[in-house]
Amino acid sequence: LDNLYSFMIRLRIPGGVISAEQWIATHEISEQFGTGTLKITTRQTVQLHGLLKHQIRPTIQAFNTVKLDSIAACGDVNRNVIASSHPQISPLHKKIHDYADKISTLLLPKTQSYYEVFIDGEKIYERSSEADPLYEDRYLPRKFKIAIAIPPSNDVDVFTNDIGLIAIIENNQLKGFNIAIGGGLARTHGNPNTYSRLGSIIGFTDTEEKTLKAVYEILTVQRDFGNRVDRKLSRLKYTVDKLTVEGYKKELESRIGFELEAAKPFSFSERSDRFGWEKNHQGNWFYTLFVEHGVVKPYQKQFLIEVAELKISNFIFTGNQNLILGEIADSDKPKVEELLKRHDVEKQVSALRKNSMACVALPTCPLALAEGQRYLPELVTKIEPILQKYKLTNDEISIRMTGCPNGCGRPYVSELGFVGTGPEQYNFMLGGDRYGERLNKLYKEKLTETQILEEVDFLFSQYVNDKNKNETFGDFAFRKYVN
Ligand code: SRM
Ligand code: SF4
Repeated sequence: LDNLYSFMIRLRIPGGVISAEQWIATHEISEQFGTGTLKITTRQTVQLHGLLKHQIRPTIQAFNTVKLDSIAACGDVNRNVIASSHPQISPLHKKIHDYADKISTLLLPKTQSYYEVFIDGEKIYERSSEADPLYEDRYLPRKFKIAIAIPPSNDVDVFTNDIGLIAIIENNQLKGFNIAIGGGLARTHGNPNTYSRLGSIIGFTDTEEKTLKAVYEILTVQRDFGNRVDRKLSRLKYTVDKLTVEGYKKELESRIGFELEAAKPFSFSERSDRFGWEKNHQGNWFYTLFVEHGVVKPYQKQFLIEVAELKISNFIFTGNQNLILGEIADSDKPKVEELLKRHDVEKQVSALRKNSMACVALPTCPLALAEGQRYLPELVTKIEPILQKYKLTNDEISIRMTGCPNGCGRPYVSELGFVGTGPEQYNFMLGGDRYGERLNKLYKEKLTETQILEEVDFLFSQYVNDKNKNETFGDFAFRKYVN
């Protein structure tokens, strides 16, 4: 007998937007194959777990019928391109969002093997005709990630990506993008050569052609100069530090044939999702649903399928693991409101919980050293009374947890970060800012739950007594404890 292998499938959804029909298909596929759980990830897509080997082809084929695929959702290629989710942020949202799709398509591997293997089994091309000028015969040294932020929102944690594009909008016009390179979070316990790094801004491009060219060639520099010997040191961040930021930029400019302009000013003043109802400039409605750590609960799944069946909205995944029902006409809003009531969807949730994020970790992630999404809800429940004690219940403090130092829940850019070191033990990371522009630092190592709660109590008591006017918890903790 063969082993009973089970798999996870992750979709490629640039910008995280799917139609009602695609949601219905995703819902049905998740009921038919795998564990039935839909998990929204930190990169605006969904994962299905527990697919048995014989279910993989039918699953991928079913997704294919609604034009959803899993190409380049994993591997040493450019991954799902993410973009700020909330369409009400700017009238230019759609225009900017479209870049996610364009960049994703531009950087797709050219091989058709996915279709050969999973869709119809027919060999479509001879190998020799699959020339791939970007990945050539060797792909990239490592995975590659791109995010597009639309200020004032940094809901994509733009500086944690290999490439971060920051949309520059002046007088309601898209002027172009600031380009940041070399962001990445993963570390390895006990390997001091590994580190988290925020992207460095190297310049600005004003046209679509120049932006796409620059993005493309940033990948070719990494392809040619990245470390192919040690996978722990092969992400772009290490290549940028090896070549220096200026050195990388010089090499890039020699490939694109023009000089990047000086970066333009911008500022971030939010990173959370905008929960509940909001309207965009065209008068369409958006409802943001809190989905704790992206794990869609059965009552939410039922609510969402009923909304989808009405075919009056699209579905937008956020980089904070939540879901927006989008583009709802004024006249259709009451239908969604009725379903929200019927399924008792709207719950009282503390600000800390709304700003919490956790990775999958146990039981499915093979790299997990400790719990993530199964445990953080419980820890937050234990922190909530402490928040109440110090009257901080409405404070939008961010808390993030991962089961290992790879950083899938981006704990290194949170105000309270917990990184698993072993069963029921976490490194406590402190001093990140509220909008993802400063990494936190190690505050205390290998804490148990009791120790975490004691520390949190101590830190909150200090915060309410000693903070400066309008100082966020993260800035306070940075100033007092980890600077
Ligand atoms: Fe991740 C590997 C889950 C976002 C850094 N990540 C994994 C794997 C596939 C474990 C594995 O290699 O066997 C996890 C699957 C667990 C499971 O059972 O489902 C996994 N990563 C996730 C997700 C689902 C976490 C979540 O709960 O949302 C996120 C999926 C994103 C997506 O849709 O593509 C996820 N992973 C991230 C992020 C955050 C981000 O990209 O914004 C990071 C940190 C940023 C970065 O890349 O630096 C991240 N994942 C990693 C790493 C470390 C990469 C490195 O540079 O060394 C690994 C391990 C690896 O690649 O070897 C990893
Ligand atoms: Fe797994 Fe570690 Fe990523 Fe969590 S951070 S999903 S434990 S690889």
